[in-house]
Amino acid sequence: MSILFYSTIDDPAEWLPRLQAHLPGETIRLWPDIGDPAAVDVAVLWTQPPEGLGALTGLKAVQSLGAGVNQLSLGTVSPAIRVARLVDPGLSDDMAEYCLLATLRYFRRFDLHERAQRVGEWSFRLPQDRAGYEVGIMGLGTLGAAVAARLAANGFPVRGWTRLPREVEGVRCFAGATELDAFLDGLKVVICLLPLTAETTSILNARLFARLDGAYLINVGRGAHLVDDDLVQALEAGRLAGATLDVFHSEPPPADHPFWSHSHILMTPHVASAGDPATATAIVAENIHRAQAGAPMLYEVDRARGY
Ligand code: NDP
Ligand code: OXD
Repeated sequence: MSILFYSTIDDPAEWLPRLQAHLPGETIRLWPDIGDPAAVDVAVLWTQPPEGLGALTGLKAVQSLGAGVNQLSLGTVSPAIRVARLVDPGLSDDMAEYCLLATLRYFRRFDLHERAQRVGEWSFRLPQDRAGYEVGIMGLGTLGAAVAARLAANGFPVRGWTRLPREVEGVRCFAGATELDAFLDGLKVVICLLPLTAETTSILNARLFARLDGAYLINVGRGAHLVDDDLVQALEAGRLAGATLDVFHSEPPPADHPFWSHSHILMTPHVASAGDPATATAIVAENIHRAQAGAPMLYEVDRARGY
C-alpha cells in the first residue's frame, strides 16, 4: 500500500520528511511518481491531481491539506471514501493574527491615513470607541472560534453566526438564515470564515451589504462567497467602507479586475493562514493510521453537509 502526496501550494520538501518520520515503513509517493495507482490507499491533497482520482481504485481516504475542502471537487469522489479537513494549531494562530491585524487596521484608521498620505492630506481623527466596535464572524468553527478569541482578548465585542445554534464564551451567537439580519445589525467589521458550500456560495451579496452601514468586510473564506460586482457597488454606496480580501474567484484575479486598483480594497494573495508541516504532519499521520484501520478520521467532512 502507498500514500500519495500532491499539492500545488505546499512544499513537499517541508512535508514529506516530517510525514515519513511519523510513518516509518510506509511508502509515501510524491505525484506524479505514483507507482501502482491501485496501491494508493490514502491521498494527501490540496486539490485533485490533474488526472483525477479515478485510477486510485484502492483509495480509502483523502486527507485535505486545507481546512477547506471545496477545492477537492468532492462531487467526483465516491461517498465511500472518507475525507478529512486539516485542523492545525498553526493554521488557527495565523488566521487569528491575520483577522486581528486587518481589524486593527480599520479600527486605528490606517486605511484612511494611507489614502490621506497619498494625496498629501494631514487628517487628524480622534480614536474610536473599542467597546462599541463590534466585529461579526460568519462561521464560528475551528478558525472562526480562534479569531473570536483573539479579537475578544484585544477588547473587541464579538458576534458569531453559524448554521446551528452554538454557545461560545464571550461571543454573542446567532444562527441560521432567520438570525442573519440581527447578526449583521450595527456591525463595524464583518469577517467571512465560512466553508464554501451550496448554501454559502455568493452569500456576500447586495442583500447582505444592504444591512450594513459603513462597515468593513474581511473575506478569508473563499472567493466564491463574494459577488464581486455587489462589493464594488456597496463601496460606492457607502454600505461598506472598505474590504480586505484574501481569496478570489480566480487566484490571481485577471489583470483587468476592478479590485486591483480599487482605493478601498486591500488584496492579499491567499496567505491568511496555511497548515504548518511542523505541527500538521503529526495530525495527518494519525489520520492516515485511522483510515488504514478503517476507523473514523479526525475532522472528517460530512459529505452531505459539504464541510
Ligand atoms: P469549520 O468547519 O470548523 O467551521 C465552519 C463554520 O461555518 C461552522 O461554524 C459552521 O456552522 C459555519 N457554517 C457552515 N455553513 C453555514 C451556513 N450555511 N450558515 C451559517 N454558518 C455556516 O471550518 P474552519 O473554521 O476550519 O474553516 C473555515 C473556512 O476557512 C474553510 O472552509 C476555508 O474556506 C477558509 N480558510 C481560508 C484560509 C485562508 O488562508 N484564506 C485558510 C484556512 C481556511 P456550525 O458550527 O453550525 O456547523
Ligand atoms: C485552507 C486554505 O482551506 O488555505 O486551508 O485556504
